[in-house]
Amino acid sequence: MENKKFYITTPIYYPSANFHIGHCYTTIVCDAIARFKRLAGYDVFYLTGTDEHGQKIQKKAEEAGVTPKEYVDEIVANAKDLWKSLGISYDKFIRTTDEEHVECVQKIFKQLYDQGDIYKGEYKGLYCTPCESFWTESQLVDGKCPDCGREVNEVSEEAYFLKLSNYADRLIKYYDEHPDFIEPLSRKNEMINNFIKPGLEDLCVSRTSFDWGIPVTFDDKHVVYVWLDALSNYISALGYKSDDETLFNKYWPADVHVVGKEIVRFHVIIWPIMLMALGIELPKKVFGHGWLVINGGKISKSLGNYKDPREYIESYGVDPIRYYALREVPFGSDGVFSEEALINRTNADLVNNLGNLVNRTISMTKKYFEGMVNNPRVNEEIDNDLIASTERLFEAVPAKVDELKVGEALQEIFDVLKKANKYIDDTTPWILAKDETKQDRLRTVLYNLLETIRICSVYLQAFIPETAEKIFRQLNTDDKEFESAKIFGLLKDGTVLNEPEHLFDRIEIKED
Ligand code: ME8
Repeated sequence: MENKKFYITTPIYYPSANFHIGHCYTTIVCDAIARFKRLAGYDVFYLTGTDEHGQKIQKKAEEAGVTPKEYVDEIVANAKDLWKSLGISYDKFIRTTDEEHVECVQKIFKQLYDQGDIYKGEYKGLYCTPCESFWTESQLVDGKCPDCGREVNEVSEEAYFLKLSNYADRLIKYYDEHPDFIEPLSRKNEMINNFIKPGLEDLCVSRTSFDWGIPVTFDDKHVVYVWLDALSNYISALGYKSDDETLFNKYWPADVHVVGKEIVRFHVIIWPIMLMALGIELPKKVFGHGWLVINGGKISKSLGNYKDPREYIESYGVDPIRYYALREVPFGSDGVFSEEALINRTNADLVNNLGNLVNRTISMTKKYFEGMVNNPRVNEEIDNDLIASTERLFEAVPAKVDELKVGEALQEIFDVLKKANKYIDDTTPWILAKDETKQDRLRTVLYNLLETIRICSVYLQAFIPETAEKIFRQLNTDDKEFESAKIFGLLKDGTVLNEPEHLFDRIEIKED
């Protein structure tokens, strides 16, 4: 097989408190895409990590009476533990305090300075500390930060600047020539109209008023602006400018940076300009997804309107959480998170549709044929629709994943599962079982059901891996490779199914 690579990243998260379900959302979606591409034969690199520098962290650490490094170490350990419990299959977890990252950022800064893209000046302006963002007066909304609505402070200090203005024309040309670079499209127009057209001001890229950051090597009272530091993670993680650039040469440019909508502008303005200045290819795509909101407000650490995601995992199990995150909200739009919706989704799709189908089919095969699989091919017209729909997934599911429409990919699969449930109702195996002359027809019906379940489970490995594994165990098959989903009929005659294993419990909504 041709060696196809796929490099996908999440944003690196601020470790200012425990992570919430909004962070899990992005990380689960990227995980499903990464798993899917691996399944489809790609050599995948999935990167996530933590963005550990900046004034905000320094302040939090001071409040907690510990050093910034001690402060972040504890949170990072916790985050890794959370990702493990959600089955996140990252290939690397980068921390911006990693030595290799620090060195890489210092080299980038020096190169940009040496070639004149960074220069020294004086910064006077407005700064939002929680967002680590500089704003101009005209960008404020009611005098407050347009992203989080909080107070901004006037700051004035000697600083280094990145010449964004030099690159505005090249950037717009790049957007025009690469229509897939920013998705969804609405975010592109927003960038051009709100940020680029009014004129790109040079960006302040160093600070002197605090020291929890990467020192500028040639002027060490300055630390590198946290966004320049953070964005570099996507290449420092691959060893860019290190002694060993093998990973960088293999995986760069990124196939997709998945980011929340409020940080698209950093990824489609500052980041491409840094890369242009460094003479490196730009990422193929920046995808700005929406937020999970509760009662109209973004779920956020600082608003404190969230539960620890582990509580949800304990209450509902990991795959219902994964499934909900992937299925409920079209990727790109905002979506309301509610436990009620999670419960309804679980009951309707995982319990009624998938769980029921698997349980009925395995139990009937156990009951009627002691679990022995056999396909005498006594086919009827009604079988063709189910078989064709199952085979069609081989084109439909990868196409949806390539468009990052993971919810629609799942919908395709669950439509087939629904069809299989209906096929049971239509073929009435319990009636066939009573008729001695219909035993081969009964075997064929059960075979078609088992094979539909197997093929759907091949895809489900990317989305709800624990459940897919449980199903394969029951089917007692090793045919779980992607290519095996192309051919209806691989489940071998003579296979003896294992005992039915309960997949999901119906969740009752508790009345208060
Ligand atoms: O922005 N729903 O970090 P961050 C969906 N360190 N997504 C959400 C969300 C919600 N309720 N809340 C947060 C940063 N997110 C920087 C990134 S990348 C070089 C540096 C998403 O921890 C948010 O949209 O504040 C963002 O994409 C990500 O979590 C990290 O947010």
